[in-house]
Amino acid sequence: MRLPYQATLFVPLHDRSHDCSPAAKILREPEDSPRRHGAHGEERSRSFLRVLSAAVVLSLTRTGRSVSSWRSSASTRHGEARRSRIGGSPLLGLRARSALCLRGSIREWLRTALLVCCVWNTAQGQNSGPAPRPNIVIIMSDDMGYSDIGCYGGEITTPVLDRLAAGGLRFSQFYNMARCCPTRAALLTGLHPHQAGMGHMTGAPQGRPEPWQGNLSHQAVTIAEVLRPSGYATYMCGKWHVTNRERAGDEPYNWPLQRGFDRFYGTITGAGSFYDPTTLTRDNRMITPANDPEYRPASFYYTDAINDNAVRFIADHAQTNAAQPFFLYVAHTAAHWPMHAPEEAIAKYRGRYDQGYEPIRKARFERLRQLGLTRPDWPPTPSFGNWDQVEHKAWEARCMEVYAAMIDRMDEGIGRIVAELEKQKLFDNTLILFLQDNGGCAEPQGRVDKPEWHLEDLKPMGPDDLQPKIWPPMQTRDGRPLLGGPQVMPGGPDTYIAYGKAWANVSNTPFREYKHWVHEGGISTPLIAHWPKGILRRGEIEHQPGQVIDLMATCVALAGAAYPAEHQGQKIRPMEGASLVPAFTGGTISREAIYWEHEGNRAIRVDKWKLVAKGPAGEWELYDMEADRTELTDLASQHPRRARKMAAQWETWARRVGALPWIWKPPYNKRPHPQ
Ligand SMILES: [Ca+2]
Repeated sequence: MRLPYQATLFVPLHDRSHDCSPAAKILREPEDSPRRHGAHGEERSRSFLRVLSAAVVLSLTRTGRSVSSWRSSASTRHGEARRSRIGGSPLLGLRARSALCLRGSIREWLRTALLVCCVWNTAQGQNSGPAPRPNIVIIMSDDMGYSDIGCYGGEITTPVLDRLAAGGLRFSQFYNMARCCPTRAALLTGLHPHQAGMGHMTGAPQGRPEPWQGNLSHQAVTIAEVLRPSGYATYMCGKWHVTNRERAGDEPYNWPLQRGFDRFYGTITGAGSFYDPTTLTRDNRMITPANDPEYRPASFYYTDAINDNAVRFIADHAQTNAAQPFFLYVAHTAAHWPMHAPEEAIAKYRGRYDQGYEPIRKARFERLRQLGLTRPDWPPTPSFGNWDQVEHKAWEARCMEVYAAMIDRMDEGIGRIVAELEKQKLFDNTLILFLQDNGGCAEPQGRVDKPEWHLEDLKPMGPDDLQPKIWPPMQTRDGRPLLGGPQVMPGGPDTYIAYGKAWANVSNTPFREYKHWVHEGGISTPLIAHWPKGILRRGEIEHQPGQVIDLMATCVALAGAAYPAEHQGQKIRPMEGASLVPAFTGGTISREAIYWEHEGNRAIRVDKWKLVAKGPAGEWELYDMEADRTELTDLASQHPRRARKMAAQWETWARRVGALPWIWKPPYNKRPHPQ
């Protein structure tokens, strides 16, 4: 059930016109009303009384909900949190439950009153007109697991992200689309990947049907294309990866500046060296680390470059467009292979992983439980990799040291973005979202030495020579080949090595599977939402599921922007996601279901039930995500009707968005059906 009042508390005042909730009616006043302007003390007092009345209405509504939904709470989105708030066991006696419920209601009343008073103070403090719209900064990392960062149970040092989590909201069940390109397409457009032309990856063969064309559809608009006409400045730093014009030397087509961004610094494609990224681009021009007059660090490292240029965009914005809100999309390539990090960053983790996978994995399980992100009764998933049998232990440990350093360095740079927002006094009214594009990556790049990588007679590259390759055989700018295999310690610019499946299994603790698959290990991501003026649920955990597709609807709601039916002469598909704004104040995110399809891996989640299959021929598996989010007990044979119904719902969705008919073998109708 949707609770409309909760969605509106921190929406800018001018954007409440559509809201008919009791609280909004009491709070709403005409723009030219002296009451909105707080001209007289008497009116201010009346306003305060009205707001206090709103608090009472809200709290009574909440109290009513608390009592009426009590019995069903254990099976709702809040079931877990509510059980812990009211003291634990669902088997408590009715009287005890009533007493606890009453105590909870009083606490709810006080909390609601506080929230409403905050809104009143904010409105009065501005003294006139609507509250300013927030800046929006979306930061996304690449190929990281659910429990890598500190505030999601990891041992990797991420004090900046931890601070944002402590001052904001953490989502325990947020989902991406399992892979770089589909996630980016869905994030940018608010559409399912196939609707945005990105059912699979960029680089698709010519002639593929539109859902699989590997190029951002022109029947989709990006967040930048929606927010810019509503008055937002739009900036992007980092990995784009949603166009098929993505080779070194290609001309701009469907690049950030053609899709609504005012300024861009980053790479058009994915992967590549962190010391010499392929398709490094400033605005519409491909550049090299050696010929960019606008960014000349002592030594170039791509993660630093992304953060430094984001800082610069914010500083320039404050200088020239201070009155305008902005949208900034920071898409890191950390911690995608190759494992590249400056030596001083790696040194911090030297020896940290010498005991192998299992102690790290166990510690993460424990911290996740302590943090309240997972339930104690979820059994651990099987581990992958036996440390005793690892032949090259020092090399294997070094892979994870570099991976940790990549994330550590990214966090440090995000700290510079936060510091710049604070310096420009923009921090309090900026929504920062941090998430990851897919789960930990088990791909084996560079883990075996390949003779063809040992290039000879290489020459140094000139400053204007574009790095043509994203993977070996390739060379450094000073003329050395990039090598892999266990005889080469990863980290430096002449190496190209992935951290491997066993560490990816650790990254994805406590879940199963990896990047590509749509079991929880492939699609689960942290989502940190931090916004001092808009999110007062400081340090709380939100257990409602959400998906990257929701970010467009969230941005549209916060910006008060109009999502277009047409853009540049093209009909635009209606956006699909749900706004996350209600969750910022404890409200309900309203949606029918969450869907996935990638390479024939497919899933649908409806409330606590998830139907999921691995591969085009994989059978459907059914899981109860409240009791078993680690997906260890397949209930498809126990609940065949539910499995059939959910499979039919998935098929209807897949045909609507273009995920069926699919391009995989075998065709969909050749797969086994649930019994
Ligand atoms: Ca990725």
